[in-house]
Amino acid sequence: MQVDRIWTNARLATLAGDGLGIVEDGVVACADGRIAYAGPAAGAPGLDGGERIDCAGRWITPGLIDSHTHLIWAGDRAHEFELRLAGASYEEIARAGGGIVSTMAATRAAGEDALVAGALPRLDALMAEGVTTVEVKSGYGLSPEHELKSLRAARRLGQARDVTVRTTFLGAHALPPEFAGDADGYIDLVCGEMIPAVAAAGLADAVDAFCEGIGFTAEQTRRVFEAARAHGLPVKLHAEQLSNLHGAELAASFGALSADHLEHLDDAGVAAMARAGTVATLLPGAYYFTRETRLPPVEALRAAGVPMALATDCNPGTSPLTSILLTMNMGATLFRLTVEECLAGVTREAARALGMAAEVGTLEAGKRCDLAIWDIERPAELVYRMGFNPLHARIRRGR
Ligand code: DI6
Ligand code: FE
Repeated sequence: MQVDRIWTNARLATLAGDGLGIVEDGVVACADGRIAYAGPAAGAPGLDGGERIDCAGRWITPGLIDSHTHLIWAGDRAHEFELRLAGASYEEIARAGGGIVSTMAATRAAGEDALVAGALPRLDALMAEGVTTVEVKSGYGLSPEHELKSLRAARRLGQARDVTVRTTFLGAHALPPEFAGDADGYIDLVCGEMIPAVAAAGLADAVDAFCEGIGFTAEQTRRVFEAARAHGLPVKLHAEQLSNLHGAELAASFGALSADHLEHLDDAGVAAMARAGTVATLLPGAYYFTRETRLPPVEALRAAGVPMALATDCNPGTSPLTSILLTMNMGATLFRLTVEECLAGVTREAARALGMAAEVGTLEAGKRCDLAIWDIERPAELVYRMGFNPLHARIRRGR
Protein backbone atom coordinates (compact mmCIF):
# COMPACT_ATOMS: atom_id res chain seq x y z
CA MET A 1 0.00 0.00 0.00
CA GLN A 2 1.45 3.39 -1.09
CA VAL A 3 1.23 6.01 1.68
CA ASP A 4 2.46 9.56 2.29
CA ARG A 5 3.28 9.45 5.99
CA ILE A 6 3.44 6.84 8.76
CA TRP A 7 3.38 7.47 12.50
CA THR A 8 5.03 4.52 14.22
CA ASN A 9 5.74 3.41 17.77
CA ALA A 10 2.54 5.01 19.03
CA ARG A 11 -0.23 4.04 21.41
CA LEU A 12 -3.65 4.65 19.88
CA ALA A 13 -7.04 5.51 21.27
CA THR A 14 -8.93 4.97 18.02
CA LEU A 15 -12.41 5.55 19.52
CA ALA A 16 -13.64 3.07 16.91
CA GLY A 17 -16.56 0.96 18.16
CA ASP A 18 -17.91 1.73 21.64
CA GLY A 19 -14.93 2.34 23.89
CA LEU A 20 -11.53 3.98 23.60
CA GLY A 21 -10.29 1.38 21.11
CA ILE A 22 -6.84 1.13 22.65
CA VAL A 23 -3.97 -0.22 20.58
CA GLU A 24 -0.55 -0.64 22.17
CA ASP A 25 2.29 -0.53 19.64
CA GLY A 26 0.17 1.03 16.95
CA VAL A 27 0.74 2.80 13.66
CA VAL A 28 -1.26 5.29 11.66
CA ALA A 29 -0.65 5.64 7.93
CA CYS A 30 -1.96 8.46 5.77
CA ALA A 31 -2.52 8.69 2.04
CA ASP A 32 -3.98 11.77 0.33
CA GLY A 33 -5.04 13.28 3.65
CA ARG A 34 -6.99 10.20 4.71
CA ILE A 35 -6.21 7.39 7.10
CA ALA A 36 -5.00 4.42 5.09
CA TYR A 37 -4.43 2.26 8.17
CA ALA A 38 -4.75 2.71 11.94
CA GLY A 39 -4.10 -0.28 14.18
CA PRO A 40 -1.51 -2.64 15.56
CA ALA A 41 1.93 -2.52 13.96
CA ALA A 42 1.82 -6.31 13.83
CA GLY A 43 -1.30 -6.40 11.69
CA ALA A 44 -0.31 -3.58 9.34
CA PRO A 45 -0.32 -4.20 5.61
CA GLY A 46 2.91 -3.54 3.72
CA LEU A 47 3.21 0.26 3.84
CA ASP A 48 5.42 1.67 1.09
CA GLY A 49 6.99 5.05 0.74
CA GLY A 50 6.34 8.13 2.74
CA GLU A 51 7.90 9.83 5.67
CA ARG A 52 8.20 7.84 8.92
CA ILE A 53 7.58 9.62 12.20
CA ASP A 54 8.63 7.84 15.40
CA CYS A 55 6.15 8.77 18.14
CA ALA A 56 8.38 7.33 20.90
CA GLY A 57 5.41 5.75 22.68
CA ARG A 58 3.22 8.86 22.68
CA TRP A 59 -0.56 8.53 22.40
CA ILE A 60 -2.52 9.37 19.26
CA THR A 61 -6.23 10.21 19.41
CA PRO A 62 -8.52 11.54 16.69
CA GLY A 63 -8.24 15.31 16.33
CA LEU A 64 -10.62 16.82 18.88
CA ILE A 65 -13.98 18.32 17.89
CA ASP A 66 -15.73 21.21 19.62
CA SER A 67 -19.28 20.67 18.40
CA HIS A 68 -21.05 23.67 20.01
CA THR A 69 -19.56 27.18 20.04
CA HIS A 70 -20.68 30.76 19.51
CA LEU A 71 -17.17 31.97 18.56
CA ILE A 72 -18.38 34.91 16.46
CA TRP A 73 -19.16 37.97 18.55
CA ALA A 74 -17.85 41.46 19.20
CA GLY A 75 -17.68 43.51 22.37
CA ASP A 76 -16.92 42.48 25.87
CA ARG A 77 -18.96 41.22 28.82
CA ALA A 78 -16.21 41.19 31.47
CA HIS A 79 -17.72 44.24 33.14
CA GLU A 80 -21.07 42.48 33.31
CA PHE A 81 -19.29 39.67 35.12
CA GLU A 82 -17.99 42.18 37.66
CA LEU A 83 -21.50 43.56 38.15
CA ARG A 84 -22.82 40.08 38.75
CA LEU A 85 -20.09 39.42 41.29
CA ALA A 86 -21.22 42.63 43.01
CA GLY A 87 -24.72 41.19 43.25
CA ALA A 88 -26.55 42.47 40.15
CA SER A 89 -29.09 40.09 38.62
CA TYR A 90 -29.25 39.04 34.98
CA GLU A 91 -32.43 41.12 34.58
CA GLU A 92 -30.89 44.25 36.12
CA ILE A 93 -27.93 43.96 33.79
CA ALA A 94 -30.19 43.46 30.79
CA ARG A 95 -32.26 46.53 31.76
CA ALA A 96 -29.05 48.55 32.02
CA GLY A 97 -28.27 47.66 28.40
CA GLY A 98 -26.07 44.66 29.13
CA GLY A 99 -26.57 41.00 28.38
CA ILE A 100 -27.10 39.42 25.01
CA VAL A 101 -28.42 42.67 23.50
CA SER A 102 -25.13 44.46 24.21
CA THR A 103 -23.29 41.69 22.35
CA MET A 104 -25.80 42.06 19.51
CA ALA A 105 -25.19 45.80 19.29
CA ALA A 106 -21.41 45.35 19.23
CA THR A 107 -21.68 42.54 16.66
CA ARG A 108 -23.89 44.65 14.39
CA ALA A 109 -21.42 47.53 14.64
CA ALA A 110 -18.44 45.32 13.75
CA GLY A 111 -17.38 44.67 10.19
CA GLU A 112 -16.82 41.15 8.92
CA ASP A 113 -13.03 41.51 9.18
CA ALA A 114 -13.31 42.63 12.80
CA LEU A 115 -15.52 39.65 13.63
CA VAL A 116 -12.94 37.29 12.14
CA ALA A 117 -10.10 39.02 13.98
CA GLY A 118 -12.00 38.90 17.26
CA ALA A 119 -12.74 35.19 16.95
CA LEU A 120 -9.26 34.06 15.92
CA PRO A 121 -7.67 34.16 19.41
CA ARG A 122 -10.54 32.04 20.72
CA LEU A 123 -10.14 29.60 17.85
CA ASP A 124 -6.36 29.53 18.36
CA ALA A 125 -6.86 28.58 22.01
CA LEU A 126 -9.04 25.63 20.99
CA MET A 127 -6.62 24.52 18.29
CA ALA A 128 -3.69 24.68 20.70
CA GLU A 129 -5.35 21.81 22.58
CA GLY A 130 -5.74 19.59 19.54
CA VAL A 131 -9.06 20.75 18.08
CA THR A 132 -9.22 20.03 14.33
CA THR A 133 -12.97 20.54 13.78
CA VAL A 134 -15.12 23.27 15.31
CA GLU A 135 -18.76 24.21 14.97
CA VAL A 136 -19.52 27.95 14.97
CA LYS A 137 -22.98 29.45 15.37
CA SER A 138 -24.32 32.83 14.33
CA GLY A 139 -26.87 34.35 16.68
CA TYR A 140 -25.53 37.76 17.73
CA GLY A 141 -26.54 39.57 14.53
CA LEU A 142 -30.30 38.92 14.75
CA SER A 143 -31.09 40.58 11.40
CA PRO A 144 -30.69 39.27 7.85
CA GLU A 145 -27.67 41.48 7.16
CA HIS A 146 -25.84 40.77 10.39
CA GLU A 147 -26.63 37.06 10.61
CA LEU A 148 -25.30 36.53 7.08
CA LYS A 149 -22.23 38.61 7.95
CA SER A 150 -21.65 36.47 11.05
CA LEU A 151 -21.89 33.24 9.05
CA ARG A 152 -19.49 34.55 6.40
CA ALA A 153 -17.06 35.48 9.19
CA ALA A 154 -17.44 31.99 10.67
CA ARG A 155 -16.66 30.39 7.31
CA ARG A 156 -13.60 32.59 6.94
CA LEU A 157 -12.18 31.19 10.18
CA GLY A 158 -11.71 27.93 8.30
CA GLN A 159 -9.67 29.71 5.61
CA ALA A 160 -7.63 31.74 8.08
CA ARG A 161 -6.62 28.65 10.06
CA ASP A 162 -5.90 24.98 9.38
CA VAL A 163 -9.16 23.72 10.90
CA THR A 164 -12.51 22.41 9.67
CA VAL A 165 -15.35 24.83 10.46
CA ARG A 166 -19.01 23.79 10.42
CA THR A 167 -21.44 26.69 10.60
CA THR A 168 -24.86 26.74 12.24
CA PHE A 169 -27.50 29.42 11.71
CA LEU A 170 -28.90 30.52 15.08
CA GLY A 171 -31.09 33.45 14.08
CA ALA A 172 -33.63 32.34 16.70
CA HIS A 173 -31.20 32.96 19.57
CA ALA A 174 -32.80 36.04 21.14
CA LEU A 175 -35.39 38.65 20.29
CA PRO A 176 -33.80 41.81 18.86
CA PRO A 177 -35.14 45.02 20.46
CA GLU A 178 -36.82 46.24 17.27
CA PHE A 179 -39.18 43.23 17.58
CA ALA A 180 -39.96 43.72 21.29
CA GLY A 181 -43.41 42.30 21.97
CA ASP A 182 -43.53 40.61 18.55
CA ALA A 183 -41.58 37.37 18.75
CA ASP A 184 -43.82 35.79 16.11
CA GLY A 185 -43.01 38.65 13.78
CA TYR A 186 -39.30 38.00 14.28
CA ILE A 187 -39.78 34.28 13.63
CA ASP A 188 -41.59 35.25 10.39
CA LEU A 189 -38.40 37.06 9.39
CA VAL A 190 -36.18 34.12 10.43
CA CYS A 191 -38.28 31.64 8.44
CA GLY A 192 -39.35 33.78 5.52
CA GLU A 193 -36.16 35.68 4.81
CA MET A 194 -33.13 34.57 6.79
CA ILE A 195 -33.26 30.79 6.35
CA PRO A 196 -33.93 31.05 2.59
CA ALA A 197 -31.05 33.54 2.22
CA VAL A 198 -28.66 31.46 4.33
CA ALA A 199 -29.57 28.32 2.37
CA ALA A 200 -29.25 30.06 -1.00
CA ALA A 201 -25.80 31.35 -0.07
CA GLY A 202 -24.76 27.93 1.26
CA LEU A 203 -23.59 29.55 4.48
CA ALA A 204 -24.90 27.07 7.06
CA ASP A 205 -24.57 23.34 7.65
CA ALA A 206 -27.41 23.27 10.21
CA VAL A 207 -30.08 25.39 11.89
CA ASP A 208 -30.37 25.86 15.66
CA ALA A 209 -32.71 27.76 18.00
CA PHE A 210 -32.90 28.69 21.69
CA CYS A 211 -36.13 27.11 22.96
CA GLU A 212 -36.57 28.67 26.39
CA GLY A 213 -38.65 31.08 28.44
CA ILE A 214 -36.10 33.81 27.67
CA GLY A 215 -35.75 32.55 24.08
CA PHE A 216 -38.48 31.13 21.85
CA THR A 217 -41.48 28.87 22.45
CA ALA A 218 -41.76 25.29 21.22
CA GLU A 219 -44.28 26.44 18.61
CA GLN A 220 -41.91 29.12 17.31
CA THR A 221 -39.08 26.57 17.31
CA ARG A 222 -41.26 24.20 15.27
CA ARG A 223 -41.71 26.89 12.63
CA VAL A 224 -37.94 27.38 12.46
CA PHE A 225 -37.45 23.62 12.06
CA GLU A 226 -40.06 23.44 9.31
CA ALA A 227 -38.33 26.21 7.39
CA ALA A 228 -34.98 24.45 7.85
CA ARG A 229 -36.45 21.20 6.59
CA ALA A 230 -37.98 22.95 3.57
CA HIS A 231 -34.47 24.13 2.69
CA GLY A 232 -32.81 20.76 3.30
CA LEU A 233 -30.92 21.82 6.42
CA PRO A 234 -30.55 19.53 9.47
CA VAL A 235 -31.52 20.94 12.87
CA LYS A 236 -30.20 21.02 16.44
CA LEU A 237 -31.55 22.78 19.51
CA HIS A 238 -30.65 24.59 22.73
CA ALA A 239 -33.15 22.68 24.84
CA GLU A 240 -34.12 22.32 28.48
CA GLN A 241 -31.32 24.57 29.79
CA LEU A 242 -33.37 26.59 32.29
CA SER A 243 -36.80 24.92 32.14
CA ASN A 244 -38.55 22.04 30.41
CA LEU A 245 -40.39 23.19 27.28
CA HIS A 246 -40.07 19.68 25.78
CA GLY A 247 -37.74 21.05 23.13
CA ALA A 248 -35.66 17.88 22.97
CA GLU A 249 -38.74 15.84 22.05
CA LEU A 250 -39.62 18.35 19.37
CA ALA A 251 -36.04 18.26 18.07
CA ALA A 252 -36.05 14.47 18.03
CA SER A 253 -39.30 14.48 16.05
CA PHE A 254 -37.42 16.43 13.36
CA GLY A 255 -34.53 13.93 13.46
CA ALA A 256 -32.27 16.57 15.03
CA LEU A 257 -28.53 15.94 15.02
CA SER A 258 -28.35 17.02 18.66
CA ALA A 259 -30.18 18.59 21.57
CA ASP A 260 -27.89 20.63 23.78
CA HIS A 261 -27.68 21.63 27.50
CA LEU A 262 -30.56 19.40 28.77
CA GLU A 263 -30.35 20.08 32.52
CA HIS A 264 -34.17 19.97 32.70
CA LEU A 265 -34.68 17.03 30.32
CA ASP A 266 -37.29 14.49 31.48
CA ASP A 267 -37.71 10.77 30.80
CA ALA A 268 -39.96 11.32 27.80
CA GLY A 269 -37.29 13.55 26.30
CA VAL A 270 -34.60 10.94 26.91
CA ALA A 271 -36.74 8.26 25.25
CA ALA A 272 -37.51 10.45 22.24
CA MET A 273 -33.82 11.23 21.75
CA ALA A 274 -32.90 7.55 22.02
CA ARG A 275 -35.47 6.62 19.38
CA ALA A 276 -34.33 9.34 16.99
CA GLY A 277 -30.59 8.84 17.53
CA THR A 278 -30.30 12.50 18.54
CA VAL A 279 -27.01 13.24 20.32
CA ALA A 280 -27.15 14.80 23.81
CA THR A 281 -24.57 17.59 23.80
CA LEU A 282 -23.61 18.43 27.38
CA LEU A 283 -22.12 21.86 28.11
CA PRO A 284 -20.49 21.83 31.54
CA GLY A 285 -18.87 25.25 31.02
CA ALA A 286 -22.29 26.95 31.01
CA TYR A 287 -23.40 24.84 33.98
CA TYR A 288 -20.29 25.93 35.89
CA PHE A 289 -20.25 29.59 34.90
CA THR A 290 -23.94 30.21 35.65
CA ARG A 291 -23.61 28.24 38.91
CA GLU A 292 -26.46 25.97 37.83
CA THR A 293 -27.26 23.28 40.36
CA ARG A 294 -29.54 20.99 38.38
CA LEU A 295 -27.57 18.27 36.64
CA PRO A 296 -28.44 16.88 33.20
CA PRO A 297 -29.89 13.35 33.53
CA VAL A 298 -26.64 11.58 32.61
CA GLU A 299 -27.59 8.21 34.08
CA ALA A 300 -30.89 8.13 32.18
CA LEU A 301 -29.17 9.16 28.95
CA ARG A 302 -26.54 6.48 29.46
CA ALA A 303 -29.12 3.81 30.30
CA ALA A 304 -31.15 4.68 27.20
CA GLY A 305 -28.06 4.55 24.98
CA VAL A 306 -28.27 8.20 23.93
CA PRO A 307 -24.87 9.25 22.53
CA MET A 308 -23.33 12.07 24.57
CA ALA A 309 -21.10 14.83 23.20
CA LEU A 310 -19.22 17.44 25.26
CA ALA A 311 -18.54 20.96 24.02
CA THR A 312 -17.35 24.35 25.27
CA ASP A 313 -20.47 26.41 24.32
CA CYS A 314 -17.92 29.24 24.07
CA ASN A 315 -19.98 32.45 24.32
CA PRO A 316 -19.54 35.80 26.11
CA GLY A 317 -22.54 35.52 28.42
CA THR A 318 -22.70 32.08 29.95
CA SER A 319 -19.56 30.16 28.98
CA PRO A 320 -16.45 32.20 28.18
CA LEU A 321 -14.52 28.96 27.84
CA THR A 322 -11.94 28.15 25.19
CA SER A 323 -10.46 24.95 26.60
CA ILE A 324 -11.69 21.60 25.30
CA LEU A 325 -9.44 19.83 27.84
CA LEU A 326 -11.01 21.69 30.78
CA THR A 327 -14.41 20.92 29.28
CA MET A 328 -13.57 17.22 29.55
CA ASN A 329 -12.45 17.67 33.14
CA MET A 330 -15.71 19.43 33.95
CA GLY A 331 -17.69 16.68 32.20
CA ALA A 332 -16.09 14.21 34.59
CA THR A 333 -16.04 16.23 37.82
CA LEU A 334 -19.39 18.00 37.46
CA PHE A 335 -21.42 15.48 35.41
CA ARG A 336 -19.67 12.27 36.49
CA LEU A 337 -18.90 11.16 32.95
CA THR A 338 -16.27 8.45 32.61
CA VAL A 339 -12.94 9.04 30.89
CA GLU A 340 -14.23 7.06 27.92
CA GLU A 341 -17.38 9.15 27.72
CA CYS A 342 -15.40 12.41 27.96
CA LEU A 343 -13.04 11.41 25.16
CA ALA A 344 -15.83 10.03 22.99
CA GLY A 345 -17.73 13.26 23.65
CA VAL A 346 -15.07 15.38 21.97
CA THR A 347 -14.36 12.92 19.14
CA ARG A 348 -16.73 10.19 17.94
CA GLU A 349 -19.97 11.57 19.43
CA ALA A 350 -19.08 15.18 18.61
CA ALA A 351 -18.66 14.11 14.98
CA ARG A 352 -22.09 12.51 15.13
CA ALA A 353 -23.57 15.72 16.59
CA LEU A 354 -22.29 17.52 13.48
CA GLY A 355 -23.47 14.88 11.01
CA MET A 356 -19.81 14.13 10.24
CA ALA A 357 -19.48 10.63 11.66
CA ALA A 358 -18.40 9.21 8.30
CA GLU A 359 -15.60 11.79 7.96
CA VAL A 360 -13.98 12.44 11.35
CA GLY A 361 -14.08 11.46 15.02
CA THR A 362 -12.29 8.09 15.02
CA LEU A 363 -9.03 6.62 13.77
CA GLU A 364 -10.38 4.38 11.02
CA ALA A 365 -9.31 3.78 7.45
CA GLY A 366 -11.05 6.13 5.06
CA LYS A 367 -11.60 8.97 7.52
CA ARG A 368 -9.69 12.24 7.39
CA CYS A 369 -6.24 11.97 8.89
CA ASP A 370 -6.93 14.49 11.68
CA LEU A 371 -4.85 13.51 14.70
CA ALA A 372 -3.80 14.77 18.10
CA ILE A 373 -0.53 13.39 19.46
CA TRP A 374 -0.11 13.61 23.22
CA ASP A 375 2.75 13.48 25.72
CA ILE A 376 0.85 11.36 28.22
CA GLU A 377 1.14 7.93 29.79
CA ARG A 378 -2.58 7.14 29.75
CA PRO A 379 -5.72 8.68 28.23
CA ALA A 380 -7.15 9.55 31.67
CA GLU A 381 -4.53 12.32 31.92
CA LEU A 382 -6.39 14.30 29.25
CA VAL A 383 -9.42 14.42 31.54
CA TYR A 384 -7.71 14.47 34.94
CA ARG A 385 -5.45 17.51 34.74
CA MET A 386 -6.64 21.13 34.85
CA GLY A 387 -4.86 23.93 33.01
CA PHE A 388 -2.15 21.70 31.56
CA ASN A 389 -1.78 21.04 27.87
CA PRO A 390 0.14 17.89 26.92
CA LEU A 391 -0.40 18.27 23.16
CA HIS A 392 2.73 17.25 21.27
CA ALA A 393 1.46 17.71 17.71
CA ARG A 394 -1.75 18.42 15.86
CA ILE A 395 -2.20 16.89 12.43
CA ARG A 396 -4.93 17.94 10.01
CA ARG A 397 -5.48 16.05 6.78
CA GLY A 398 -2.20 14.25 7.31
CA ARG A 399 -0.04 17.37 7.79
N1 DI6 B 1 -27.79 29.85 25.95
C1 DI6 B 1 -27.38 30.76 26.81
O1 DI6 B 1 -27.36 30.65 27.99
C2 DI6 B 1 -26.99 31.88 26.03
N2 DI6 B 1 -27.23 31.56 24.73
C3 DI6 B 1 -27.70 30.35 24.73
O2 DI6 B 1 -28.00 29.79 23.72
C4 DI6 B 1 -26.48 33.11 26.50
C5 DI6 B 1 -25.80 33.90 25.45
C6 DI6 B 1 -25.36 35.23 25.96
O3 DI6 B 1 -25.71 35.63 27.08
O4 DI6 B 1 -24.63 35.89 25.21
FE1 FE C 1 -24.97 27.61 23.16
